[in-house]
Amino acid sequence: RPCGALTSASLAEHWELHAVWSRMGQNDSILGSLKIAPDVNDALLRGNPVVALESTIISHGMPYPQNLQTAKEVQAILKANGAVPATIAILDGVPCIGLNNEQLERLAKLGSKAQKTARRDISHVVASGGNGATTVSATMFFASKVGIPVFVTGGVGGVHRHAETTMDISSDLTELGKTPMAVISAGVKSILDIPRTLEYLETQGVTVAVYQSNDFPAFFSGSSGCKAPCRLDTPEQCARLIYANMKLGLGSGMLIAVPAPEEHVAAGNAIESAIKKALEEAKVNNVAGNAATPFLLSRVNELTGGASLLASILCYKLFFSYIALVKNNALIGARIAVALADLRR
Ligand code: PSU
Ligand code: MN
Repeated sequence: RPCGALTSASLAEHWELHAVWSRMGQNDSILGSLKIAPDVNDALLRGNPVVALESTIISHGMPYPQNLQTAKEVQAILKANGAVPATIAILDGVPCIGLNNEQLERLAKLGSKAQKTARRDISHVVASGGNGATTVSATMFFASKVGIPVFVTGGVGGVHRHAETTMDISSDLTELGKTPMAVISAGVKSILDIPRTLEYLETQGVTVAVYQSNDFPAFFSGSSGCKAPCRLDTPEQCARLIYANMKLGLGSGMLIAVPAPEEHVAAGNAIESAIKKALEEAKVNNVAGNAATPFLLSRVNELTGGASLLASILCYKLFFSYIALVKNNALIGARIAVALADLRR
């Protein structure tokens, strides 16, 4: 049952974001530039749990039709656990907050023909009427503008290895520094420099918490060898952290890392050598900039697949593990969003 249009005033009232919103100079004009799906709009107005989802994982993260199937399954997990999913993408130049099945299918079929859209790319994709799959940074930007405080993904970008010479540091990290939102991920992939990523997050003032572990996870492998800056054991504890951030008007983000379920750790350890090889290839072939992450991810997939039967089983397992991790994050993200909505009532 629709209950009127979202305005910044109604948002601020429902979400007690006065301090944050006024600091950001929030006004209604951005809402006029976005398309908010009816179910997302209603949930936001009623103070019901909403979880944002990125779309680069759909366009560039997996092939069709697995990407569409996974996107639908992740949405179904969120719904089954009491949260309204809001997948974010730019279609024909219009930023969409929440995609219906038709829009989701369109994006999944576009695949890498959709532009990978980080914060820096938003204006261009909108101005040119293009189709943009939003990365973590762009998704955070849009989600925060409509007052969605929880965002679920697979892995966030980070400081690349050898960043001391390339300066390749994902804008996901600076976005986390200036956007009050909790990003639930499986940590950071080991194609990246994890210790430097954590240092950079500290510099940016990002709260980094690990769910039910003392170690910061490296995506498939449960531990990166780095200690968790703080540990949270229940969805309620996570919700209280987010609530405190909002009440204080800190304006900075939170990264909640969820370690991979035990059964997926073995597959993770097996990809380390593929990662090293892919990194060398990227260097030899001068792959840099925003092409680096997609190149490394697809080469790791290829290198762990390919010739031998054993390897292709491993590749299949990896792919399966990847999807399983994203789903696991969705389950925990939904519980956190529900606990947060309860806290605010
Ligand atoms: N890490 C993954 N899978 C991904 C990405 C990162 O394990 O699909 C995507 C996310 O959308 C992330 C983006 O926001 O890549 C980071 O790209 P870059 O390194 O160019 O900032
Ligand atoms: Mn980069």
